Amino acid sequence: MQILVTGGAGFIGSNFVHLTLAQRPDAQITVLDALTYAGTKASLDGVLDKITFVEGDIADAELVDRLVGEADLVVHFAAESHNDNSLANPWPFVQTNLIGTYTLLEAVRKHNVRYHHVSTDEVYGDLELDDPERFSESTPYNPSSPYSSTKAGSDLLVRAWVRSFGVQATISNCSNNYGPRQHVEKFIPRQITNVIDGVRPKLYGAGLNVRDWIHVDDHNTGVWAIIDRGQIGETYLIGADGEVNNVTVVRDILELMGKSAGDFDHVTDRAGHDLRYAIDSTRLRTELGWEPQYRDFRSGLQATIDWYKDNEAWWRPMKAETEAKYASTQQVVQ
Ligand code: NAD
Ligand code: TDX
Repeated sequence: MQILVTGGAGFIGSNFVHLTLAQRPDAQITVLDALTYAGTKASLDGVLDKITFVEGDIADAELVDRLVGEADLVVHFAAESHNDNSLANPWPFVQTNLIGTYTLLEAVRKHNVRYHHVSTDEVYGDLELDDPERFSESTPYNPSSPYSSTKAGSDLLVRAWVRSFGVQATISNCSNNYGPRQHVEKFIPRQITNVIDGVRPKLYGAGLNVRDWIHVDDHNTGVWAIIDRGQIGETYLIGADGEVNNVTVVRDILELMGKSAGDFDHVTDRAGHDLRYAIDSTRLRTELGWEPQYRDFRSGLQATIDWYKDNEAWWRPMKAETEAKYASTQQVVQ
């Protein structure tokens, strides 16, 4: 099977490539990735000789048409993915998440190729801390940020291309991922690498915001379950019952790294900061038989800490620039 993986040099896409090659020896993978600040070929170390790597933009219609024409399946991970960046400059989010997805959809429509669209639970907006309901496939879209609104728009394009043109597509909306090869701009790797550098972790606001953490490999086995057994035109939510608030995550990281649990700073809160995400993944579990393997967040976190300790060469080149960008917008408030 010829698989085109967009964004395969990023966090989740590169883990998808590693997992797929380990579990499906017959898979022939082409990665299409623009190698933006968020992508690095180093994330594909060890497998670059087993795949075809194409550096290019998902909004390049000619290139996309050729690569999709050679594929049996497209798995679309490529995106501008960071909320804070989308607040500073929304344009690349509109370009990549909307125009890029449109370009892929036109190509899969023309070549009649199976397409899986990777999206986020942020399309549903946020929940109150005490809301007994979690997000499900029928929750109305209500995105808050430029990032989540462009992801929501891209999901809606997929739904329209399914209904109007019969495109063979599925969609997944997953909660917050953690694990190896995540950019140090994101919450967990930022704090782990800060602690390694002797810098205090930075918590937005009071830190009571809740995220529903899932290990990246569980996300990717969910994606495969949907590709293998999902119904065309349908959406599946992927989540592993991992709700934790941010201050608890920071304290856990500090403790697991041998520091005092109170040794962190509160910094300027994110504008429009979503309060809580929580996923009900009953449909994926009951209809497609998927189950997460990483059920203990603290041991998954420990493994992730160990990965960053062992792979400083991977993250060091991006650390200083990332922190400089944050320093220009975030001040310690306590
Ligand atoms: P990431 O930022 O780590 O990686 C994105 C990759 O896409 C990078 O390699 C980048 O170079 C590439 N890319 C960006 N623009 C491109 C373009 N125009 N053309 C080609 N390649 C381009 O992101 P991630 O965290 O791995 O997220 C992957 C996907 O999963 C995204 O669609 C995101 O919305 C979704 N998602 C992420 C999470 C999460 O917790 N990180 C949760 C749910 C869904
Ligand atoms: O330094 C920080 N301090 C902090 O308190 C950073 C970077 C973040 N935070 C908070 C903000 C959020 O409440 O931690 C939480 C997680 O932040 P991010 O890692 O930026 O993730 P989030 O905004 O929740 O979005 C992530 O999950 C859904 C991914 O970046 C998205 O791509 C995905 O769609």
